[in-house]
Amino acid sequence: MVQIKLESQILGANDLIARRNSAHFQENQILAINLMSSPGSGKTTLLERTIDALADSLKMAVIEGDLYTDQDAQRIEKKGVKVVQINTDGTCHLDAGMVERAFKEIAYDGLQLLFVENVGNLVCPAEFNLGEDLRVVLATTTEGNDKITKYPLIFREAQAVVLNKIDLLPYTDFSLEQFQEDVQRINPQARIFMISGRTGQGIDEWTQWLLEEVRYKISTG
Ligand SMILES: Nc1nc2c(ncn2[C@@H]2O[C@H](COP(=O)(O)OP(=O)(O)O)[C@@H](O)[C@H]2O)c(=O)[nH]1
Ligand SMILES: [Mg+2]
Repeated sequence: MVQIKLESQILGANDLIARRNSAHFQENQILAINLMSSPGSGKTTLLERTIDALADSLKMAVIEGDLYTDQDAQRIEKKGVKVVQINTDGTCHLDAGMVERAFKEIAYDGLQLLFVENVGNLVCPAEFNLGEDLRVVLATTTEGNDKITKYPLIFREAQAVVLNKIDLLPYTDFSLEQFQEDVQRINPQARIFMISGRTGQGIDEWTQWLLEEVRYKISTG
């Protein structure tokens, strides 16, 4: 009982900061995306591909959430994009306060697209609003079909679900039909992308959607 009270207080405080982040993104016409998945699904790889594809069209920045290391931030930095590392020191998700502090380190003048790579986890990140515009969740062909129904919250609240590693489809028992059916049942509004961060398949459609969302944000800002 005490624990439940404590949790609701923490979430209440988080939501206040998330609202502040959201207002800040709105004022500056920045589209903020919270990128979530289990560890190793290809979040950083997708960011690398996205930066390669959109570097000439958009000004982007990345906030990297990790338990202890800055390995992902180093990968993004190599792409020439501003990146800020948050180490959660063992905490299994980012919260709005962490993002607010990290965002202060970014020169947001002219920034159009901010990615937040959340800690690899399909449970905790879903509970914490960061003030983002869009939530994107990655699933992979190697994780099995059951993850959508086992972790419904994170998939229910996403605006887009990206199925990665489709290059490995022939080596798995993953069913694309089952995947589409499960996502549509849990979240009928979600956009579905099927991609390979390895071969680049499907990346065009994904980046086209990002461009449309950035334009939409600017037109409604
Ligand atoms: N075969 C294959 N491997 C991939 C793909 N995307 C990422 N990987 C590999 O999966 C591993 C984890 O990728 P990473 O981007 O670090 O995942 P993250 O932990 O979600 O950020 C790395 O070895 C990547 O090279 C893909 O589409 N196909
Ligand atoms: Mg990563």
